[in-house]
Amino acid sequence: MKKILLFALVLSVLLGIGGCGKRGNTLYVFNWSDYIDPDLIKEFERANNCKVRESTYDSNENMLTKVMSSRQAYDIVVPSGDHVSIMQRQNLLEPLDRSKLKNYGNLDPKLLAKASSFDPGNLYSVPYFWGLTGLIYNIKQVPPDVVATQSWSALGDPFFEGKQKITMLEDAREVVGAALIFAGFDPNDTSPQAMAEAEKVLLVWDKNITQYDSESFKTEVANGTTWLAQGYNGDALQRMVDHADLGFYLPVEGTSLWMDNMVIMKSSQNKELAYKFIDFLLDAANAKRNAEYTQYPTPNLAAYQLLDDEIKANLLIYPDEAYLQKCHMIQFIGERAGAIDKLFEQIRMN
Ligand code: SPD
Repeated sequence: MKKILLFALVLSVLLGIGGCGKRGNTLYVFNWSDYIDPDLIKEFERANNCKVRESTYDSNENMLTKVMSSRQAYDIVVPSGDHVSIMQRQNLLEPLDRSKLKNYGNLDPKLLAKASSFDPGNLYSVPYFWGLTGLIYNIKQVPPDVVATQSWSALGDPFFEGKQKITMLEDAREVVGAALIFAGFDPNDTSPQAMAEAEKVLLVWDKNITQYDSESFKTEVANGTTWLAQGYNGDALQRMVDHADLGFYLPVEGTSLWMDNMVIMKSSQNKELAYKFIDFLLDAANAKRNAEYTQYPTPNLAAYQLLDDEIKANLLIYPDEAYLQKCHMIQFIGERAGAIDKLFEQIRMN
C-alpha cells in the first residue's frame, strides 16, 4: 500500500498534478512596482497552496528588455496598452480563454471598448488599472506661485534655474508626450512640426532636470532631495498618505492617459494558475481592495461601485469628463515611435 502511495506521489509531482502545474506551485508575476496589495498575494497563496514570486519594473521598455533577454519564464506580465500591441505582434502573448475567468464580467464594458484600440476584441489582455500622469511637488520647497497655474510650465519655471531639483520619468512616450501636449499637440503625433515644437519645449525643461528616472521621485520628493517630479497619479497619492508636505496636480493643458493590462505569456509554464490569479484579482471585493491600496482608477465596474464616495469623488483618481476630454491615450504607433525615442535620447544625452 505504502509503495502505491509513494508511486502516486512521485507520479503526481512529475506530471505536475495538484492544481499548480509543471513548475510545481510557483507563479511568476512581473509587475510595475507598488502596483498590488501584498495582502492579496498572501491570500491567493494560502487559498491555492502556492507561491507567487513577484518581480517589478518601472517602465515598459525595461520590462520588455527583461522579458526578451531573461531565461526566466514569467507567467503574468502587466504591460501598458501600446506594449500589449508590441508584445502581441512579437507573438509573446497567450490568447485568453475567457471561460476560465468567471469574474471577467466585472470589467467596465466602456473601458473594454477603449482597450480594444490596442487589443482588438480584447483577445490577449485583461485591463488591470488605468491612470494619468501629472506633477508631484514638495510644498516646503516649491513656492506657491510656481504651481499656482497647475501647468506643465512649472518644469521650465525660472525659479528652478541652476538648482537641479526636478526629475522626469524615464519614459520617452511620457516625457516627449508631456512636451507635445504642452505645445498643443497630441502625444501620438510624430510629424516633423510636432517633433520640432516638442524639442523646443524639452530644451527649456531639460536645463532644470537632474535625472530621467521613474523610481527615485517616490522617496525623493517626500524627503526634499527632489522638489518637483513628473509621476503617475497613484504613485503620487500613495506617498501623500504619509507626507503632508506633498502636492500633486494633473496639468491644465491635459495629460497622457494609459491602461495597464494583465497578460499571460505564451511561454508561461503555469497557465492554469495564471488564470486563477487573474480571476482572483478580477473578483469585485479583491479589485476594490487593490484599488484602495494602489490608489489607481480601477477598470473593474463592480469594484468601483463598492468604493467609498470620497474615493470616487477624488478628481486626481477619477477626473471629470471635462478634464478627460483633454487627455490622450498613449497609443501603439509602430515605427513612428522611433522619432519620439530619438528625440528623448537626444535631450537626455544633451
Ligand atoms: N507604480 C505603477 C505605475 C504604473 C504606470 N503604468 C503606466 C505607464 C505608462 N507610461
